[in-house]
Amino acid sequence: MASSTSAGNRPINAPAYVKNARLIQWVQQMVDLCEPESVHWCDGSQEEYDSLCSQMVDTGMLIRLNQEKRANSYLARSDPSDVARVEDRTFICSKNKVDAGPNNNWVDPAEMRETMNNLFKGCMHGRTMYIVPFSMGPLGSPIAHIGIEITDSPYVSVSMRTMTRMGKAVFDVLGTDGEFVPCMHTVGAPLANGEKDVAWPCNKETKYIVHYPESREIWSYGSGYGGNALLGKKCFALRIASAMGRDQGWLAEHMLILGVESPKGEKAYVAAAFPSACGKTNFAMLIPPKSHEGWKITTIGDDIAWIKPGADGKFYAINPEAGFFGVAPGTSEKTNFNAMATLKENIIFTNVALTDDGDVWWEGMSKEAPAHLVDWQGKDWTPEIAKETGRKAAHPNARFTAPAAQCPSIDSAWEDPAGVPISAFIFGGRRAAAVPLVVEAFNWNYGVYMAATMGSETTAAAMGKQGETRRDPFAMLPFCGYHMGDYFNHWLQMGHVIDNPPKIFCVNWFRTNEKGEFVWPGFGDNMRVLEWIVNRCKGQAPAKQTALGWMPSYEDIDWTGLDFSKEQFQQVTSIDAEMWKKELEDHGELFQKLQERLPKALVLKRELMQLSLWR
Ligand code: SAT
Ligand code: MN
Repeated sequence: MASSTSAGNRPINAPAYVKNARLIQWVQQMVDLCEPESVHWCDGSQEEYDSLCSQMVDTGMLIRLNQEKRANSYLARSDPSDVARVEDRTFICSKNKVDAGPNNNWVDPAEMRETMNNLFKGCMHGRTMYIVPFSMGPLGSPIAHIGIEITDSPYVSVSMRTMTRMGKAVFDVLGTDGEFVPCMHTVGAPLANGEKDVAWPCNKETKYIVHYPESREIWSYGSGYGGNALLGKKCFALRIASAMGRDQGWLAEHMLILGVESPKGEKAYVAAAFPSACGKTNFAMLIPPKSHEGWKITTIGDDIAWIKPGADGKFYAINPEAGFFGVAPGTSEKTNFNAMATLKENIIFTNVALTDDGDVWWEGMSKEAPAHLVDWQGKDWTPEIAKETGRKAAHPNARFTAPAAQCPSIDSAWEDPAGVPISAFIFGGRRAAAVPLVVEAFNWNYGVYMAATMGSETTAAAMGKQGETRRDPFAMLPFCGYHMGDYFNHWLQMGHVIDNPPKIFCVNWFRTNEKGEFVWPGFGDNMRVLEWIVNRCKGQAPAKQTALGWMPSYEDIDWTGLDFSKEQFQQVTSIDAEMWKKELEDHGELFQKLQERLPKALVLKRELMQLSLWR
């Protein structure tokens, strides 16, 4: 069809209800550039979802799971070169290099546009181009924003239906001249005439995840996986939205949002930032231990929060997403009962193992592995093979894509267009030592300092070395779309635009003993820390002053039903002055890198910390 047309004005087949002139013009340009075989405008219907999934089953991209065990669910296996975010291939192309900051890779936008134009020329040969309209946040909410993703991946199209509000209704909101963020995506694997497709097309050699923060555009080339390809998530809702928030006076954060209801029926919402694969999803869906009957945790979101100041002097937060893209390994009925219940139907699994009866399995799902599996690369797997070779059945960054509405703990206000009021911000990392179980900042600026200097051991969520401590300010290092120093400054400012800013806390569930074992039980028992936190917000919990901030004494935590000794508490809360001298040196190194835009208030805080620790 399209191949018989010469370049320029290939048919775009826009439905009559698409009336946005800028959109139509952009799609025309992209069709002419990418030269797809055909164009499909997604309407977001169930029929469309089912039909795209069936097509992918036919081409081998998806495996249909056993309907009885996992209704309407599928398994995808990615190319081994395409299993996680590619941070070293991610670019923020602001006009001036300094605006991207040392926290981002930068290329001159004019140069990058040329590179992209060359790469995208003819990149969709032999493929269908999907036009995917989506809203981040409840459709039509004043806090929501619209994006249009153009992609040649049907896997991305169906995943976007789960992860965002995707479909025809978006065009009504968009009208003739509404604003949208153009999100351009290709797997970068054009097909020659008659060439048979592979199960997971991608470009093994070349990948680019490109953002133009000033014109609010995204161009992604060569990967079909997760945050590289589902462009509403990290690219839009964090990197582009963080730049929008800086300009417009709001916050786009790598945070879960949860509700805490006390036995008295008092409800508070907290937002918590942790780096990728540090248990955000588990924390967002926490089930209180038996000792805490009457307490209830509800989920608003597990990954991203958009937070705006309200007229009443409080921060209001929404979850811009509509689904969970969660880490599968380690998820079980014990560690996250609510997630397991969410995963019963309508799920796309990626890179987990397949059982002989057509269901899924991953490390940590059950104590004992099934006797035989097909692993994430399609190879036979048995516990014996694993013992011999160390091969995992599921990739450590294997994921599930699940509709949030299916989560048993979903909060009744999760789609409230006004958002929910935030009482506390919690920042956490994965740290074997130094950082205590919980500490409350003395004030807003101190809290910003703590969040700005937080570190975490790297995980499989990003390509590269694992287990090394890196500074990950606000858990935003890979996601902040501008200079991190400006970002700190924006946070300092935001604490003063509202009357009563939330309290700021730091937590660390991951301290280990001499044997390398976690001391803190974590999971449901994190409720004990959360209880102290929300009571602090109400001014109802005691604390002692330390060099780092306010901390609970052993007696200040409710230990009912948990065997956790004073010695163990000491192990997770001690402050080692020598270690903290080293920490402060590391903070100094980070500050050095950000120097040109680092707020003076943070330099001062570091000096105060030094004084109190050296004393
Ligand atoms: O960026 S992803 O969406 O692939 C997952 C993550 O790193 O949190
Ligand atoms: Mn994340």
